[in-house]
Amino acid sequence: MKILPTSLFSLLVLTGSSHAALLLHYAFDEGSGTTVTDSSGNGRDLTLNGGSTWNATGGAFGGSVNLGGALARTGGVSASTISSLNTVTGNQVTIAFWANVNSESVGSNPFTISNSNNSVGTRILQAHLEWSDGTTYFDAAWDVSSANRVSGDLGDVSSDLNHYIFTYDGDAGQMAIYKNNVLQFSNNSAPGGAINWAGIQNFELGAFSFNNGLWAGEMDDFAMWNEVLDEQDRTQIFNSGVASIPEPSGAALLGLAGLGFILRRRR
Ligand SMILES: [Ca+2]
Repeated sequence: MKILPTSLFSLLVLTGSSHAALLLHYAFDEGSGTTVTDSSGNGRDLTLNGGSTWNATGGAFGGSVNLGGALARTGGVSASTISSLNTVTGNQVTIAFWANVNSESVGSNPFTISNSNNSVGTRILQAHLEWSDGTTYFDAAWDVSSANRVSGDLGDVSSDLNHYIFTYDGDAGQMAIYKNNVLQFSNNSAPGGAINWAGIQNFELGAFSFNNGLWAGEMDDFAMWNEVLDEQDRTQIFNSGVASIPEPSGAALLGLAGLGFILRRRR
């Protein structure tokens, strides 16, 4: 039992770092008002714009939101800036959400994160679900290279709420799109490169204000991490929601509880 202190320290370190950093999470359970609360605790609230409405129930988990793309530049959810995102670091990202697109092939953006709202070339993280050719595109670090893209036809995206996960690893040059927890498309030879967190000036859900890439549909449980989530976390999100993933402090406590169980068993 003399090794206990070292083991305990190692366990705390391991469990404390075993989960990615949740940057923001929108559960869309508000049901009224115009504030979209960031459930991650990071204070990155958004504003619900005209043309969008709440669903008090019927989302993937609790309520959801209908992002109305009919009103040019006013639909969707946005923040002119989320300045706190400018301090994020890391060359990886995971973006996950549930969506039911109102109509196929309308060339619109479920999310757009850019370093300007006045040029198509300044996108940092964005997707088309779907573009007018029926293809879904995910672009990351587009301001580094327009070849940082993964794409493909996801089939019918307008008949039901489906779960989507987009991942980018700028160090490994790997990108992926998952639908309902199944890998659909990957790009393992992307140029990669750093995500320009410091340059983020524009954050929109359901819109890309520059090109009126308005997205009409139902969305729920939107979240973003600055790491590529592993299979265990992806499965947890898909089955039980973003809120079900333990934060590092919770994981450490679970680790302590587990250690206690092991020690009892050894006695
Ligand atoms: Ca919800």
